[in-house]
Order: sequence, then structure tokens, then C-alpha cells
Amino acid sequence: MILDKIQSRAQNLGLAAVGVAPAVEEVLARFPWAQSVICAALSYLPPEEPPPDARPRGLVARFARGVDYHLVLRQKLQSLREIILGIYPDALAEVCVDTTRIPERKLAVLSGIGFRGWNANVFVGDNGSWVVLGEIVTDLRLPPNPNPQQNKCAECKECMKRCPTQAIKQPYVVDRNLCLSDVTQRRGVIPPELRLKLGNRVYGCDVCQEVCPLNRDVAPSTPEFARRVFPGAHPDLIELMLMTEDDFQARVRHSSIGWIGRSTIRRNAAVAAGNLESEEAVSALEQLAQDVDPAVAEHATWAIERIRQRLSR
Ligand code: B12
Ligand code: SF4
Ligand code: SF4
Repeated sequence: MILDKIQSRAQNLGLAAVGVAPAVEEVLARFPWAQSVICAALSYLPPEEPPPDARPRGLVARFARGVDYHLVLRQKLQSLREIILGIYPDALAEVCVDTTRIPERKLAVLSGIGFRGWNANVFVGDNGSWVVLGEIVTDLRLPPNPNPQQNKCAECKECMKRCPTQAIKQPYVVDRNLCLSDVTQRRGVIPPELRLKLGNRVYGCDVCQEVCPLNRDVAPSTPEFARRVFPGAHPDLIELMLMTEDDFQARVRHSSIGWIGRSTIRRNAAVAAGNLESEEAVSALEQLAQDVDPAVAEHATWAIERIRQRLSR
């Protein structure tokens, strides 16, 4: 049967799980011909690595430390798609990873591959929530999973208590405006109270996953994410700030963070250097304070002020 073939190829490809969800309303809005959604999860947890030296360094969330997960997962899903088209050459089958407007977490839960934790993330077997999600939307009528998994949070609430901005207002609901992951990704001016909460984060935030007891003892399992790709786990903030457009273009190929653009990365690096109160970073910050991008210049000026205040203490 086609699902057995897909399951066995998925295992060979190193996918953590595969299941079938019905084509819900949001999927039909985008793909009116859809009947079923094949949902897949891929573990992205990279091996832990400490900062290599004492230079001022940023912190990158685990999903963005290595090669762009969109590329890796898309390729694996394309390979599953080939199985479908090999058996049903006329079938419609569209691969989606992250950027299509379909509710990937909801679909993953409906497909039975995992359950949603109170930190809003989907947990998949031994991989905890360190998985990314992707789908094949198809017009084939496949039997959907009849047994959704139960949530295992019990009375824990650790993620809600430890979120630096209290963004998890109630189980499963994240206030996007307060979420530091979003703060590092959106353009423009960061409100000063959120700048302070960012610490040295330059892309994404992992706190609500790091503190989760269900994520303890998870081991890295996808070899593609063991290889270091820009920006890595702890990028040098001075290098990030002084990166020219050419440097940027040369580095961001295959990286997850390129899409936020050079200005946003340099803005985040400036805030991180300010929060680290790094005297070593002042000269780079002074250059940024003259930047043509007003947001970059303003955050650099803020960071310099913060460092000067510390020096005068
Ligand atoms: C926008 C977005 C964000 C925003 C907003 C996140 C949010 N919580 O809403 C920001 C930038 C903050 C963000 C952060 C992160 N994100 Co994000 N994000 C997305 C994106 C593109 C859309 C999500 C969305 O529409 N959110 C809006 C809310 C209202 O929808 P929702 O949370 O999905 O769920 C609602 C409904 O779907 C419904 N629902 C949910 N589950 C179920 C189940 C059933 C059975 C039913 C009936 C209904 C239902 O109720 C919910 C509340 O209304 C998805 C990809 C995608 N296309 O889905 C990735 C995605 C959710 N993100 C992902 C990741 C990895 C992250 C981060 C961990 C990255 C990081 N380390 O910084 C953080 C985690 C923050 C957190 N605790 O949620 C992964 C999640 C993987 C996983 N294991 O769950 C996804 C799926 C991308 C991917 N392809 O892997 N993200
Ligand atoms: S990603 Fe960070 S800021 Fe966002 S909800 Fe989780 S802990 Fe809070
Ligand atoms: S930290 Fe606790 S409440 Fe939050 S997702 Fe993990 S188990 Fe659930």
C-alpha cells in the first residue's frame, strides 16, 4: 500500500515521523483540490557547542544554527512525492515547508505524529519538540489517522513561568508581539523594554523548549544539521556588525537567517553587544551608529549608551 511505501522511505530518509491529516479548511482555501495532507517531522537538534572564546558573541536558536531546514526537509519531501507520482502519475501533490499559509502544527496534531505542548510546539516521540514540520498536500484520498496523541504537560507550566517576556499567556497561546523569536525576526524599531529582554539573542529564542522536561535527554539525530553553517550557534557580534553586503551575500547561502536581511541581523547584533555591555564592541557600534539605515543607527546608539553607562558605574 502507498502509505507503507511512504513510511518506509521516510524512515530511510531520517524523518522522525509521518502521518496523514484531512485537508482542513485552511488547506482547502489554498489548495481547493486537496483531499489529504501527509505530515512529516524532522529533528533539527544540533550537537551542543560552547562559545569558542571570550569574544562578544550572539546566540542563535537551534533551528537556525546549521543548513537551512527548509532545504533539507523540502528535499526529503520531494523524495516522498516521487513515490506518490510513481504510483499515481496524475495525482496532485504539493510540498509545503513553513512558508505556505497552512496551519502546520494543527495538521501535525491531526495526523497523529505528535501532540501540542503548552509552549505551543509540537512534540514528536523521542525527538521532543526539536522538530520542524512539512507536508505534502495531495488530491489522493488517504486514510487519516484516527488517534490523536494526548498532551503530556500535566501540571508543569515551566515554559510559561520561564519565558523571558511572559509571552505564553495561556497554554498553547503565544503572544506574538512579546515573543523574542518574533522580535529578532521583525524589521524596524524594537521597543526598549524588549531590547533588554533579548540578552545576546540574534535569531530566534529557545527558552520555552530548553526548560521543558519533555525535551531532556533528546539526542541529535539528523546528520545534515551537525555541519556548521553561518551563523552557527554563537556568531561573533563584531563580525556580524561589520559585515558588508558582499560578505552577507556570500555567507547566507544555505543559511536559515538570510531572509531577515543584513540590516536586521546587524541591528540584532548591536542590541546583543549592548546587552553584553561589551567595551570591545564599541568601535564597531560607533560605525553602525552612522549607518544609512535609521533603525540600525538608532539601536547602535542605544547600545553605546548602555555600555557607557556601565563604564561610568
Ligand atoms: C508565524 C510563525 C511564528 C511566529 C508566531 C508563533 C505562534 N506561536 O503563533 C513566531 C515568529 C513568534 C514563531 C516562533 C517560533 N516558531 Co514559528 N512559525 C510560524 C508559522 C509560519 C505560522 C504559525 C501561525 O500561524 N501562528 C498563528 C497561531 C494562531 O496559530 P498556531 O499557533 O499554529 O495554532 C492555532 C490553530 O492552528 C489552532 N490549533 C493548533 N493546534 C491545533 C490542534 C488541533 C487538533 C486543532 C483543532 C486546532 C489547533 O489553535 C491555535 C491557536 O489559535 C509556522 C509555520 C506554519 N505555516 O504553520 C512556524 C512554526 C510554527 N514555527 C516553528 C518554530 C520551530 C518556531 C520556534 C521554535 C523558532 C525559535 N526557536 O525561535 C518559535 C517558537 C515560539 C513558540 N513558543 O510558539 C515550527 C514549529 C515546530 C514545532 N515542533 O512545533 C513551525 C511549524 C515551522 C516549521 N515548518 O517547522 N513562529
Ligand atoms: S520563544 Fe522565547 S519569548 Fe517566545 S514564547 Fe518561547 S520562551 Fe517566550
Ligand atoms: S515546559 Fe511543561 S508545560 Fe511547557 S510544554 Fe514542556 S511539559 Fe508542557
